[in-house]
Amino acid sequence: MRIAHFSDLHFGTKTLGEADRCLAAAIDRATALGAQVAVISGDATDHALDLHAPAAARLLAQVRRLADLCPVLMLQGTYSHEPAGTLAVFRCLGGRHPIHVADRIEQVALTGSGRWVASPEWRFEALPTDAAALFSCVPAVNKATVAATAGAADAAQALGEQLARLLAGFARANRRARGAGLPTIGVSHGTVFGCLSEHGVPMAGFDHEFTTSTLFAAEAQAFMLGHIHRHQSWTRQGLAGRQAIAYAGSIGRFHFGEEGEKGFLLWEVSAEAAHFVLEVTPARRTIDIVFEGRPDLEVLRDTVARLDVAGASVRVRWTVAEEDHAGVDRDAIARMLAGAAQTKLESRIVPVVRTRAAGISRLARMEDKLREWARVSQVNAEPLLACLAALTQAAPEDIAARLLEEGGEAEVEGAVLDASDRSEAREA
Ligand SMILES: [Mn+2]
Repeated sequence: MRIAHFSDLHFGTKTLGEADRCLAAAIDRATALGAQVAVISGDATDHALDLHAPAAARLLAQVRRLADLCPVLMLQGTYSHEPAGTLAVFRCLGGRHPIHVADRIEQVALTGSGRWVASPEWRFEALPTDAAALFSCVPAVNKATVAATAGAADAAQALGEQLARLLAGFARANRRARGAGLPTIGVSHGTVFGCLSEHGVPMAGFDHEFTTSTLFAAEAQAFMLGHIHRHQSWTRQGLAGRQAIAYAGSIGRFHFGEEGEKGFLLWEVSAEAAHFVLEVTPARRTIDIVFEGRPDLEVLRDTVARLDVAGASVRVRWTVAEEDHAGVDRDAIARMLAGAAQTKLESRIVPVVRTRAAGISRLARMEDKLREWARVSQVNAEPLLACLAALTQAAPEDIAARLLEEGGEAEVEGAVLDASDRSEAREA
């Protein structure tokens, strides 16, 4: 059975262009390759969508195209992206083939005549007689529900344990289906312990849903996953034949810094084996240019020429001290990136760090406070004390006149310097 596996479509207000272009290309390709079934393994939307949002209309139109091609299985993804109830509308969408929405733990059989039949309980005790393939569905787990039942402290561990039991519980029905020559497929949305995020970070926390062992224990030939936006896979040759687990990855590149190709998976699943190929989508190119300090426009010009930013999404990031923030010429940077499809300028400002002078508030006289501050900050107090004396005793006009007379700014500067500029203060 040839199954097109799409995931993490993330249709939303800001992501619409990328999501729609990539999914459209993916459906064209799946059509050309003769997909017999389509699986969408969660996060069809990026956030709650109003019915009048253009993203809602485009997503419905694309899924309808899929349903005209072949039977479609849609799985509930992360609740913050795809609020509970989002997928209900797809049950009414229609098409030449039926759409099944899996928003509860269940098994679903695809019949020889292309209909979806869901198990009355969480699994089939007896397979439908005309079943042609068996799908075991585990939608995203609402961790709050687990916490409410198991207690917040034990929720993370309870989640993994319960899912492991659940997945093992699918094995019997999958064995029976395999015995009848049917392809068996698991579909879920969550994190596999030790997988790599789209930013190349290993996911090795304690609150991850699965391990590869617990997924393989379901004894499905193919396990189609969503949630992690980077395509990756695991295979195992065992008693259940050649088993494969794979994240399709997101359909497009929705964030800067995402590594690897984007696309969908075209699976070939039989009773004995599962294989897939990543079919690449025309996801946008993203380029990150990072400066430690104020952006050097010469360096930026060279980089832009070298990286070919035309048509790409470019992010320029820099880190500057608070006092240098105003000196960054954002317009000049934007002009250099005029050929890019999208630009994002991100400035990170390092706040001025001040040393705390303990007990300073208990000193009654301003001179003593200043002396104490100067001691803690390792600053020569004398010029500052002179300034303070001038401020308290002289008229503003006289101070200004004297400064102009001296023709120097040193004392004025000394008075506003902070601990990070000690050396200059000492000179002052
Ligand atoms: Mn996602």
